[in-house]
Formats: sequence, C-alpha cells, structure tokens
Amino acid sequence: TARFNPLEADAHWQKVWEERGTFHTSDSSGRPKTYVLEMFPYPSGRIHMGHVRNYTMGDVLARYRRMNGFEVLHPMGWDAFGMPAENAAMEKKVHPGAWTRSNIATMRGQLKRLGFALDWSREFATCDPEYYGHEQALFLDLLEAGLVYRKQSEVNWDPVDMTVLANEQVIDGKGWRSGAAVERRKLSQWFLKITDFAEELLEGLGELDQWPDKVRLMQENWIGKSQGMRFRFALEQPIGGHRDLEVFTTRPDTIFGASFAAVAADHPIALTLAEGNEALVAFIAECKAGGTTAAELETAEKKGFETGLRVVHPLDPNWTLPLYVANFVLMDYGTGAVFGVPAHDQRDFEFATKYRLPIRRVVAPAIEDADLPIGGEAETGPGVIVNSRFLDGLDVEAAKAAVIARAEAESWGEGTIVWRLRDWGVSRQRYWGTPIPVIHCESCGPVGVPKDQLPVLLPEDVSFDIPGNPLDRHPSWNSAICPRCGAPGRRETDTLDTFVDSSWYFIRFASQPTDKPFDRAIAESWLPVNQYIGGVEHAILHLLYARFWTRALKRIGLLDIEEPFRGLFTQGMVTHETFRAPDGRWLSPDEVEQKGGTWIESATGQPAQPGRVEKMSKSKRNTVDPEPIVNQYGADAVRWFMLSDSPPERDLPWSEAGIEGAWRFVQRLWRMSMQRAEDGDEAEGEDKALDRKLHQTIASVGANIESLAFNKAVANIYELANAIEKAPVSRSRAKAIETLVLLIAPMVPHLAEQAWATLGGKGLIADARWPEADPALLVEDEVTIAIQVNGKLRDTLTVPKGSARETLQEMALASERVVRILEGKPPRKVIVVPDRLVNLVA
Ligand code: ANZ
Ligand code: ZN
Repeated sequence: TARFNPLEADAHWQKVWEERGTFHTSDSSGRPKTYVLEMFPYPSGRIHMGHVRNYTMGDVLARYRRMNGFEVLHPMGWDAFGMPAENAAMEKKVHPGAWTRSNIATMRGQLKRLGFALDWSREFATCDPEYYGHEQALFLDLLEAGLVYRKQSEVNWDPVDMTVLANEQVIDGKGWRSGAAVERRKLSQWFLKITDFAEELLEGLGELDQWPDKVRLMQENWIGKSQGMRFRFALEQPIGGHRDLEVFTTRPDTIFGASFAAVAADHPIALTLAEGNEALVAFIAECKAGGTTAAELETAEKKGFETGLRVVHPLDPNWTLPLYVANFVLMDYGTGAVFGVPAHDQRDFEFATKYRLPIRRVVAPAIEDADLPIGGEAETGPGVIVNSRFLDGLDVEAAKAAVIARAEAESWGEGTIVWRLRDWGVSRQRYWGTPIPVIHCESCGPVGVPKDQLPVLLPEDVSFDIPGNPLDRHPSWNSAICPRCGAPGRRETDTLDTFVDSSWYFIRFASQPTDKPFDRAIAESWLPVNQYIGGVEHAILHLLYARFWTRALKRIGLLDIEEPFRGLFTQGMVTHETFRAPDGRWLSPDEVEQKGGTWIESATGQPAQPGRVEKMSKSKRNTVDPEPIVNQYGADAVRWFMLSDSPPERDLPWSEAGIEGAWRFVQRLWRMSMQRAEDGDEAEGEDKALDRKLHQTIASVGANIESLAFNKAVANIYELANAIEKAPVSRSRAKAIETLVLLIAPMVPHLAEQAWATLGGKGLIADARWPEADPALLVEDEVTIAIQVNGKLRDTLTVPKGSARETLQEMALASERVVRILEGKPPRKVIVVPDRLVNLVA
C-alpha cells in the first residue's frame, strides 16, 4: 500500500473541517455541554513546543468528549497586551499593535497547521477594543460596588530615563536600559479589593478536588491565613496623654522572650517625644530617608533611639522593658509598634546585638534544651516553649492560643486573624494595556467614564522614541471633559495589569454578545470550565485572580458561578539537551556532533561541553521550532510524540529519535488500517482473544484519556496494534482494525479521517461515536488457581472462571506433582477457595 502522506492529508482534512464548520460550538444543540480550555497564549512571535504539548493534550480530550456525544466548547484566543510589544516598539520601531497582530497571524497559522479541534469563530485578542471595552465596563461595575479603590503605592522609578519600570525591567536594582539605580516613588494607583475575598478564596480551595494538591497548597500559602494578636503594654509613666502602647504580633507564644518594645519613627508616641528633643528629631529624619520595602528593611542596618521610657510586661507587673524608636518598624503595618524577641526574630536579633539587650530563648528543640545558647542568628523554626512559666512544654500553636485566651480573659489583648494576601494593584504606567476608564476632575476627583462612551480607545498615534508612558505625553488624548460637572479634566493614563485581561477571558469565550461583556444565562450554561490545562507557572497569580474576578462578578450579581475552573491540570515542560563552548557560549544541539566519543562544535572542531537537559529556552539555545518539524513529519506524528513519551505532568525530553519513532508508528497504523481494506469484507472466523483485547483497549483508552493519562492511552494502543499484527485474518481482526481507527482519532485525527474515508466510514470520524466496550468481554474468563500442599505452592491450574469446588479438588488431586508429593496417600484435609486456590493438608 501507498505510504501515508501527512502533508497532503493534513491540508485536506484541515480544509474540510474548516469548510464544514466541524468544530463550531452550538449553545443550543441540546447535547450535554463540556468546556475544555488551555491557557491562551501570549503572542510572542511563534508557537513553541510547550504550546504544542499543552494544546495537543486539550485537543485529545476535546475530541474524545465530542465522540462521546458532548457539545464541546474548545476555544482559542490571545493574551495580547503586555510589555514585550512595547519593548519591540522601542527596539524595532514597530507599533505594538502591528507587532502583536502580525505575531497573532503567524501563530494562528501554526496552530491551524496542527489540526486542533478549535472553534475559531470565537477567537479574540484581549487587545481588541470590543474585548477591552467590555473589560472597562466590568471595571466600572466593580468601582461602583466599592471593590476598586485608589491609594498611594510605590513604583520602580528610573531617575535617568524618568520613567516607571515594570518589575521585569529592574535587573539587580538597576534600570534595564539606563543602568541607573532604581528609586522608589509613591504614586496614586488603582487597587482591586481581593482581600475582601480572602476567606472565601481559601475556603473554596477545599472544594477543588480536581486540582493538583500542590497548586492548592501554593494558593493557600499565598493567601496566608495566620493567627495574630494585638495587645497593650502599660507605659510606666503616661506621656502626652498616652497611657499604653498597642503592639501587633504574629508570635504571641514568644511573649516571655521579649527584651524591648519599639515604635515606628512616625508613631504618635515618637512624635510626642520629639517635641523639643533635637536628637530624636534628627533620628526620625534619618529613618525616613531610608527605603521602606520589605527587602530594604531586611538588609538595612537596624538602628534605634532609646526613649528612656519603659513599658510593663502584661504578664508580670514587676517586669519592665525599654522603649525604642526603631527604623525597621513600619507605621502602616499592624499598629506601628512591636515587642522584640531577639532569640526568635532576625531583625530583633540584630537590634539586640547592637544595643546589648538580652537574648532569651523561649523556643527549643525539646524541653531539655531550655538552656541551649542561641547561636549567630535567630531561631525562627518550630519547637517546644521553654523559660515561659505557664507556657512551658506547649508547642508553638498551642502556646499562641494559650496567650490569646489569657489576654482576652484579662482584657489586655485580643486574637486577630492576619492574611498575607494584599489587595491587587492593577495600575500600570504603560501604553499597551486596557486604558483605565476614569477621568480626573479637579473638583469631582476620579470619575468613571459613562458606559455609553466605552470603549476608551488606545490612541494609535504614539511614539516610543523617548522613554516613559506615551499616553502621558500624548498631545490630546489625555484631556477630557469631566462627566459629572463638565469641567475640563484629565484622562487616567495608567492601563490595567494584563492579569485583569486573563481573569475573565474564559467567560467571554462562552458568550460574546456585542452589547455587554457576556450573556449571563449562556455563560452559566458553559461554566465552570470542566478541564483547564496549562503551565504550573500560573499556579498562583493567574488562577487566584481569575477565581477572585469570578467571585466578584457573583457578588455584584452578574454571574452565578463561584469557581471558574472545575478541573485543573498543570502539564510538564518540554526539555532538550544543552551544550556550551569552552568560552561559555551556549551552543544549539544542531551545532554540535559526536566525534570519537566526545562532543565537538561542528563549525570549529572545538570541544563542546554537554550540559543538563533543560526546559527549552532561547537563552540556552536549546529550543526546537515546531514548524519545520510539523512540515517534515506531519501534524499527527508531532501530536503522537507529545503524548507518548512521558506522563503529561512530567517533563518531556525532546529527541530526534522520539519524533522519528512517532512517525514510524503513524505509518504502521496506516498500513494496518489499509490491511483492513485488503482483507475485504469476506474475512471470517472469530478470534476470542483478540475480541477481548479490543474491548479492554476501548475501555482503558477511554478511561486514560478522561484522567489525562495520555501516555497510558498511547501504550494501550501500541498493545492493541501488536495484537492485531500477530492475529490471523478473521472477522474479529477486521473489527479490531476498524475500531482501532476510532480509538486513535483524538490523537492522530488526520490519519484517522483518511483511514475512515478509505474504509468507507460515514461522514467524518470527528463526528463518529466512540466505540462501546462490551462488559462481557472485559472480564477474563479463565483464572489461574494455586495448588498448595501444606500451604506451599506446588502447582498451578488454568480453569474456567467460576469452576465448581468439586472440579477444582479433583483436578488438584490429579496433578502429577501433587501425586508425587503426597506419595499416593489421600490428604487429611482439602481447602478450596473458588477462583483462587486449593490447599491440601497432608
Ligand atoms: C513578636 C515576634 C517574635 C515577632 C518573634 C516575630 C517573631 P509578618 O509575619 O510579616 O506579618 N511587626 C509587627 N508590626 C510591625 C511593623 N509595623 N513594622 C515592622 N515589624 C512589625 O510579621 C509580623 C511580625 O513582624 C510581628 O510578630 C512583629 O514581630 C513584627 F519571634 O512580634 B513579631
Ligand atoms: Zn467634575
């Protein structure tokens, strides 16, 4: 038979699917609905192997569910806003929009070339004004509901380029282009109140039983709920009306390890004391000059000013502690005041070392270790409480509870819940994003743009010749009329974080009317996404923001869905070998060869050092461009390789041998299918064993695809193929081949369509029904029985399942080996466990 020609077949079937609208999804077909979604790509330029792997997995599931009678929503679009487009604009002098659109065109073609069963009629890019206009409307709804607010927040400021930098543009504390040391500046920015949802986002994780445990744990840690406490120290002498000092702690268990108390430089007590105290005024000024980020506070030298005041320990009226003003205490966190436990907090440790304050252990590995000295740094780990009176012997958590209970009973403090989660700052001082639909008015403040004036379009006429945000310096775009009072105002020039765009795209895929973001009933008929597939790098932010956005829409009554993604799967990466030249240059695997057992760089003959097998990345020069591979081997071989070699959650090492193996197997599948045509319809005779193998394969391939164990489904198909090849011509074999073609259709759809058409199948195989496994053929009808003498295995018997006790006993006694061991004597006792064993007691 002729070889399978993937280039012809791929093009032909892709055209047929497109012309017939095979994968257009209907909202109203009456079939049960299922939603399969892969994380939409950023249009960076070209499709990479990671995309191919991700989308192949989703495609197999989508096609499988179609064949099982579902109406499958399987859409594709583009996460199209973001920094790289602006960088390209600066470097290549192309407009970010033009750059993005041309990348989308390339990548769309590459995806189509792989034959994915996508509903392209629902495609959109987040930079489409229709999309971001609806996003602006949703932003205004959240603003009106009080879930959006404005506050001062710090940004990275490049003092040479006079521009705000994104975090990715700050490299080792320096601006990526100017190389100048980056400063922190406070700007008024927009925030979404995700912290209002902290409790429900945490609770909701409990129900996500189709998510990987590790992702749920990462989200749990990110939300970070912990027990804290506020309590008051009495001041030994009142000062300026202050009688006590309220502190905040997350470690009330260490209360007996306190050796000082400290307030922030701008704490009211510090300000009161500073009146007329020049030394303190100077110290406060010094504190304010330093940075205030967590990282800076961590590394900066800890400095304090001893006030001369003392505070009274709440659990011992005879115990007082000195009060400092300290540079590492922040005014806008907790109460702006702390108590210091040098043994168990690193900042306090450094502070105490400098000012010679006691370092007292209150947590130890075991109760006997109470006197163990503290070494060169604070011990922050778990342990047993020591040197702490009524807390001695408790673990950390129990001691926290005990201290809080006591404080609450004696009314000097209260337990509080603390969250690590912070509100989501969504302002970006960039051009290529969704404009925040707000106008600033001198008398009215920030006012939302009326919805009938949406979308607020990005201006096209911008230049990237000088650094900074082109929206800021646009000659006309940023002037606007205040919608409330009609006075001239200024348009907001910040754009939204691109994570906002990806927080609701899956809703817009489900329903995209022109006059509103989505139709509620239709969106609810598809959501939640039944299976979401993507990289683990999005385990925290994207997934958390999308969960928040969905709950926020529910709260404001726009959508009655709580969790957007019912099932989540995080696939492994595609990896490849790495090589380096002696001078440290990365060499692409194409540039090296093996000679006499060592690697050399082909062009120069210089030795090449093989490195680790690592995630494909441009910087290590170990990427493989999928396009030429698809053109050489065809889409099906590439798809097959992506599924076959590794479990989908693990890394997949790319190899030439692997793709060639896949190509050979595709050819073998083709020859086998054509064998069916050659055998003709006259083939006769049953082959029970092959029938059984076939039906077991139907069941296991289906179950393995459902559980996304694609490599196992592939292995099932290899086995069936082997069995078919070994089997003589029979009616059973004809049926097995026909069914095999259906079983491979989700994985190698082009070959399957071609074989289906050649063998005279009706319509498209994409629309065919998945074969049904006959339950009667799933059970093995023979079993192996163990024959024991005095509990020791002596022989085995293969018998029909369900054979009678008497039959088994007779057969066991007739066994040659048993007869030999019993030396002809009858056994004293016979124990028969049907289908399992016969034990003869001699
Ligand atoms: C006593 C203690 C003992 C603390 C110990 C820690 C370890 P997180 O977990 O980041 O929320 N703290 C409280 N308010 C502060 C402020 N305004 N500026 C600087 N530090 C402040 O940090 C909470 C801990 O940071 C609190 O618990 C407090 O120090 C300190 F072994 O209290 B701790
Ligand atoms: Zn106004």
